[in-house]
Amino acid sequence: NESDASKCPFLSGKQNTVGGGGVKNRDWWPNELKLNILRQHATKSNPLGQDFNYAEAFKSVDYDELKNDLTKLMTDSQDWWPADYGHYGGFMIRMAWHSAGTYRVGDGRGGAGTGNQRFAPINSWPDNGNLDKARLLLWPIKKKYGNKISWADLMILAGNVALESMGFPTLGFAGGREDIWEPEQDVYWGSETEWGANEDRYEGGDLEDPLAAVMMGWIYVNPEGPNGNPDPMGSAKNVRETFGRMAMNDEETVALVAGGHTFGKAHGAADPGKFVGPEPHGAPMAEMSMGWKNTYKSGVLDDTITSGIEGAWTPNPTKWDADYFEVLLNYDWELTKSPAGAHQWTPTAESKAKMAPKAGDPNGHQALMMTTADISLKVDPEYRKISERFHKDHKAFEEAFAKAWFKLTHRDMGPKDRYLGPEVPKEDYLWQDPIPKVDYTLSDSDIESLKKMILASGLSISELVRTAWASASTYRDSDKRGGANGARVRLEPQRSWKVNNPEELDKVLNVLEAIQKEFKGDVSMADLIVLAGNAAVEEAARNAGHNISVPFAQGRGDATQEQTDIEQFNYLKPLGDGFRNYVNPNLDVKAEDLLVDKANLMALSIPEMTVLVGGMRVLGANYDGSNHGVFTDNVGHLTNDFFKNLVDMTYTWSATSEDEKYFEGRDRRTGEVKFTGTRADLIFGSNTELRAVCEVYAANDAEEKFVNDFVAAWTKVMNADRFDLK
Ligand code: HEB
Repeated sequence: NESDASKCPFLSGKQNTVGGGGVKNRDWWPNELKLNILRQHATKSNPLGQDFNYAEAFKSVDYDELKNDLTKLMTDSQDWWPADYGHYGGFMIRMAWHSAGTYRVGDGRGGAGTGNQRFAPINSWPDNGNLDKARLLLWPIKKKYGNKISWADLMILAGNVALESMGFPTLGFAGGREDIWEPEQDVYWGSETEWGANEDRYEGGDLEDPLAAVMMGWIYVNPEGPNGNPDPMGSAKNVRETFGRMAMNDEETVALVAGGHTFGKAHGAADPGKFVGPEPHGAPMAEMSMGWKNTYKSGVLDDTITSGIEGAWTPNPTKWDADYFEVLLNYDWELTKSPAGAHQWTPTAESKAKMAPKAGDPNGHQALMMTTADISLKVDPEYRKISERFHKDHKAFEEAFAKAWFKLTHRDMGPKDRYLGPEVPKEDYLWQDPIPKVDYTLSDSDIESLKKMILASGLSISELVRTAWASASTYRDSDKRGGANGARVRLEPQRSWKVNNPEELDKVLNVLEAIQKEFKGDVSMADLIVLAGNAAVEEAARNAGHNISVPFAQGRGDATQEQTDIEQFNYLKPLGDGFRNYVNPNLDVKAEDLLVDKANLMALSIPEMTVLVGGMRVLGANYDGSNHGVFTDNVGHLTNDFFKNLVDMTYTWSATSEDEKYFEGRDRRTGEVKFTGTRADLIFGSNTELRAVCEVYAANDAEEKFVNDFVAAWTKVMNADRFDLK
């Protein structure tokens, strides 16, 4: 009854008392360790369940019918969001480009691989204005094919079909992007709290790493110019820097921008401040996930407001042709303002320029337009050379755009082994980090005799473990690059990274190469390096009284230096590797934050990270051979000593440096220093969640569980890049 109800706190009208409201740990302690990034994408969020296999589902899709349906969609204009010029092509290309365009080389995060454009913040970024409608237009197709095509794949395929339907020959398409079901928590998009702000990322002049956009809520640059200033040379600088962070060189950049802007139009019919409502994530419920409600006249076609810039780049915005460079280079352009008040460029009267049709009226006419970023392709000397070459040689432009588009949309998928579908281009590209296939099979006795040779070689357990780890741990799940396959740890730049202890690495590789020669049969260095690590782990387990065998999946190939893009591989260099107790000394980031970030990039869970650190420490795997965190008297024995000693009240800890980077643990009674450690060690005792996991492994009955869990996590790391097995 009513009076009971009024006493119930859940019905008291204080909305914050339900649904997880109230002040949270992160509010009280803003600096708490962000372990949340190691438990994202929980099976509890995924409606498809654990057994769902997207690759299998994709293989069953009727690909031709799907592409036919997409082609029909392009010209099937819907009343609720009619197509400009009767063709959704430009719109769909922009959606695909913005899906892929969040990728950045620095940490491999962002990109088209997850379908994250469906979720906040990305669905609500100002730069993604009205792309909510593009995805909603695709819904009937998504509905028809269900789980056989992910949103992530569908968005890119729609971009491809859009291009093809307007006459552009793409290189092809690979499926295999699996959707996520919740927003990502691990991606750093910047520190500013307002859309369009950039004061934090330009503190000190250069764009902050690993960001690849000049301001909060944008994919790349401000189309009007740096901070809205219509300065084409300044814009060129921005474009070069941001596209560079997406692994694009000048030629690829010019090809992409010009190729993309051959199609479609910009939308700025009127002042957004007066007519445009809140973004999707902030919009009223009845908008049903849509945002940017536009109350200007019809709100669509020629009344649309998106970027605020108004007009088409070319006279035939639904056709692949050579007009972009034709008009950019042949006309003179003057600075004007759109009806929405945005800076843009219009052909001068003397240029006697052609016109574009009106979006909603094929017989209407509208002046052509360039953004400041487009003008930069004409004004920047390097860009101009490329623009002129492409203007003279349309075929070269077409090929360059096709290659750059394929790279743009597939770069974050990792090795070709992950590509699915009938349209995978045959050619290999350097950016795919190619690895030759091997065709040998090691028998069990081959493997045993190799392990014997390795253990008799005089190399220590620590050296073998460090080397295998150095090889495998470059894997990053964000863009599926790196890993032990290819044995690029033998090559530049990896063999010279400080974290890999180059001198020791050289020595180990020389010994392993001698074993490779001596062995009667074929074995790749990539396999041998991993096998050596496995043999060392088995030996360490035997030392501790456990007879175990570490699973070994052979079949890795050896890449050559020519197959290795040094600049692009340098982006895999870890800022820190807490597993080997390494932190880049030039960085002002806490070791424990770097450890968690690295664990996230390696797709490790909290228990996996914990058991690996505990195991690596007793194996003596610190990059420099230091004793930090080596809480054992028996280095090279795979015991749970790290955990036992970490939580043991026999020891009392104090910082030995003012910046609290190093610590020592003294025997409480004698005052004697027993152990030393870094932040990447002590965090396991100080953080209560990590401590809870450590307690499991420190228990008297946990030694066997520790060994098994360590071996499982180790094996996961060694095989992280083996998409050929999955
Ligand atoms: Fe872009 C659109 C900007 C790049 C493709 N773009 C657009 C716009 C703008 C821009 C502003 C308009 C939007 C609206 O709607 O309003 N972009 C830009 C920039 C850049 C770019 C700044 C850098 C430089 N794009 C790009 C690329 C691509 C593109 C790379 C591809 C490849 N876009 C595009 C398209 C469009 C655009 C297609 C159209 C859309 C429609 O139609 O809707």
